[in-house]
Amino acid sequence: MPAASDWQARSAWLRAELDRHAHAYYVLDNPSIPDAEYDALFRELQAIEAAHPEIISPESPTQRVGGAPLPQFAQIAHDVPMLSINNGFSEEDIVAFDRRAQEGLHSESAVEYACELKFDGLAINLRYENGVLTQAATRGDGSTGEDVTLNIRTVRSLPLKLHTTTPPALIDIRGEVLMFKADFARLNQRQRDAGQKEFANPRNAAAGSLRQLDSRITAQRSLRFFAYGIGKLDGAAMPATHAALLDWYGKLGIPVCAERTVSQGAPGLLDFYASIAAKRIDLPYEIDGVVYKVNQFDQQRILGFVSRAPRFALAHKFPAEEAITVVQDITVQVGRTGAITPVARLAPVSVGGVTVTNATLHNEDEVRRKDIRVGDTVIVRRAGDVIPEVVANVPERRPADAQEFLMPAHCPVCGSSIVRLEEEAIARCSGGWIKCAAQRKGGLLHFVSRRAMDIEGLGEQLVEQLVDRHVITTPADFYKLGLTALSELERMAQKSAQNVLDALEKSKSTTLARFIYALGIRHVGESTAKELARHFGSLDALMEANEEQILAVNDIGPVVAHSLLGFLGDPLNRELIAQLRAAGLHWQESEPGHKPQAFAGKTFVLTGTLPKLKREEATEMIEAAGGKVAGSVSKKTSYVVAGEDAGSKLVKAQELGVTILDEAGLLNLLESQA
Ligand code: 5U1
Repeated sequence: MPAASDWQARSAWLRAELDRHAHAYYVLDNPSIPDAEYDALFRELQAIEAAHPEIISPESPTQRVGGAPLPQFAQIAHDVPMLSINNGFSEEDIVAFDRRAQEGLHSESAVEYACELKFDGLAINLRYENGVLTQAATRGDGSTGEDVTLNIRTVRSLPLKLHTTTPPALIDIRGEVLMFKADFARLNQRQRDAGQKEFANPRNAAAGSLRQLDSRITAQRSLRFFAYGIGKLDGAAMPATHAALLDWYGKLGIPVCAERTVSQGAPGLLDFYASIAAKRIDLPYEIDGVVYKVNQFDQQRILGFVSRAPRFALAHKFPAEEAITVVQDITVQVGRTGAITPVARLAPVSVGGVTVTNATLHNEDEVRRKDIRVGDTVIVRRAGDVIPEVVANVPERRPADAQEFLMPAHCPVCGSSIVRLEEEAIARCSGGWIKCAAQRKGGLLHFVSRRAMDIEGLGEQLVEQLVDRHVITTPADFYKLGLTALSELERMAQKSAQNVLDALEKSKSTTLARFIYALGIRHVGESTAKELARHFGSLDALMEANEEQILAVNDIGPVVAHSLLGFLGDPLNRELIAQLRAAGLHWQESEPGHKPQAFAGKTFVLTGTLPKLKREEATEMIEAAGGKVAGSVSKKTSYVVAGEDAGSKLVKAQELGVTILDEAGLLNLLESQA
């Protein structure tokens, strides 16, 4: 490491270090130094460059912060046109695409394809000359795009200089600019906090951020890039296949997505589609399908193009997840904590293959902010198994008699008044769960839910009937149920009734954390319940704790402490807890603050489907032994537990040399360490 006094050598070293760390952070997803250290190196380089401005060059990491606003974007003609891609939606479309490719190539054997993701972002062309990023342009109409070089320079995952000593004289790298889901959520939170309009989806947010005349704004938005194509190339040999091109990009420091493969024929394509569809919801970015390309470039050339799209490529799109429909009514729903949620009742519409008739509007302020009225035409979105939501109205289709939503003064279920505390976004029914059947049903459903007492067979319809027939008022009543009472319910055969009783019996042996969570105390989610169980070790210790002792628990602040003390101080709740214990609910208690040691300090990542254990069960076992379960693999991961259809996490574990276990291996490890 050069000494600080040798500022020339030191600045060159700092630039290389900063580039290396940014690549580790943004591209490899494996940070190599803490943020504070990165910032210190950055500031040191800024200081040297301020003292010696003659050394500032465009590829310095300090030159990513954006510059003065442009009056307008310059137009850039693409040397090689940026084409579009044909879409397929059904299995037949894919089989037909493969057949056309095989016939076009006069091939006897199955065609080899590179399979990748169809990112929901914006296509872009990046030009590197002699290894240095010199220009970035949007796709535009395919022939001419807009010059967004200043904005693209702020994208930290993109190298300003390629990672090679022998760069091509010129290369046009093509790919997609996008915004990750988490960055999108953070951006919209910031927009809300600043009273500004939110973006409807990550794609709009990415587009709005990239097409900013003021690149200082782009610099504050987290944009990402994945490469998937090439335009002009001078001064280097073209790889033989698309897969090899992407591998080469990876070596040059250009981000390429790990979710890609090479497969043969239509069956291989459909397998890839199915595997990506299954993990789509867990991906950190949005995709709207997958893309298949004939892998060999010489075969791509033979197949050529039809109008503006290549014959060698096809986007296999997922069913649309947004649709347009009409709001027929806005009613309210009462949750287990009394929260009143406005719900749009919609003219039935198919969104991503599922018919949607209701969509949440979250709360009163949200209805006002989005200005949704009865009669409006709206865009509805469904993301995976999340409740559908109304994204926005279509102003030009608003009828003259569209009706504004008014929050009712009384609970539609129990008639108690609806109140909204000044500091809260949510209005609540003041009836409490004794008076309000909706709150009672919600609380009971929470109690039996999978992550709480996990009582299989006690679903919404059963709980509804049990509450409506006054068979059940509190969770303790579940354990008084007999075969006769259950068999009398609608759609309940004797066998199913017995299954429910067996599930109730099984649920009596539980964990303290699950029990605390099942009580449905406001602000006490699963992880808080785990912290409380670990900290206090026994329910009695928790029930006797005062505010100071509760505030000493990891991650618990005054709001949670207040809610917990309020709940535990209520004689009705103490009576409920006593009844549940008398019914036989039990768990292993431990010393306060006891942390089981077997897996202490060890981080596990679960991937794929395990043969016997559900994901939550495996997580619970690992956590009960003091281990942590993380969502992504890094060098710090101790073990990856892989089941069937394990995907990129398994590949990454292999690359990083992380120990890989199957289910039996995990159980053996637990046993050997117990
Ligand atoms: N992954 C990927 N997305 N995408 C979009 N590859 C890809 N290729 C495209 C487009 C429009 O077009 C080329 C096939 C020309």
